[in-house]
Amino acid sequence: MTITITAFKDSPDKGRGQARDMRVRWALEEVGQPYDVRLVSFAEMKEPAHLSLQPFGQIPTYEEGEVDLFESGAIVLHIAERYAGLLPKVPRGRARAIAWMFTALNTVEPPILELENAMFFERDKSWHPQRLPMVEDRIRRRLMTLSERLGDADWLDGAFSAGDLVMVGVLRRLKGSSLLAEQPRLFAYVARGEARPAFERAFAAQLAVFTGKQSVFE
Ligand code: GTB
Repeated sequence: MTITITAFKDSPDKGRGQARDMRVRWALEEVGQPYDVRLVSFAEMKEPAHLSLQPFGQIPTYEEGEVDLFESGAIVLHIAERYAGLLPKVPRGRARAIAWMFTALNTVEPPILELENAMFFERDKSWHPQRLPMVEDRIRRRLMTLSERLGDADWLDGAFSAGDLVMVGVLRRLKGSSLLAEQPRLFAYVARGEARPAFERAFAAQLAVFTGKQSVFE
């Protein structure tokens, strides 16, 4: 069955692998499933054909036979459940890997999104200088706890899992900020994820979309 995902035709991140199709590509590479990519423009994302797949007019989406999905976390979970390689077989390990996926999306990513909103949309507000350190501190607290929990382990709960894939994907959003570098264990954790051959293949594939093109935002 052919798997088709959607990604930005003109990614504003210029191929740095920050758009959420990267998590889906990485998961598919980890489980060894080939996939097609339908590139969509910002205008196409808001048209009925795409809205029927993604109600909010966003990427990524996932189609495979009768299954069509949106939300990168749900897509990664579907891939991990359908194909071997991203979830432990034992019930406890499996449940905990899924818990780490939710932790990444529900506990770690929200303050990081707040920071992105503060930097992109609130810089001209009079209260921005007061708000920014508060937002950064919220991230710092999350990262400290996560770093303590990871300790000297390579991955969060035993072998590499979908939980690590989503967590590394979330932490990569901090790549341009000193907040990640402040936590050497997490910095190394992200580097370990990025060194996986499946990550490298996924990154190269999304970069190839951008290569030779100029971003629409440039
Ligand atoms: N919760 C959804 C999911 O996880 O799938 C969120 C999906 C989402 O935010 N999609 C974004 C999108 O389609 C792309 S990934 N935006 C277009 C729109 O809303 O109209 C977010 C993203 C975009 C750009 C960068 N960047 O340039 O660095 C990074 C992340």
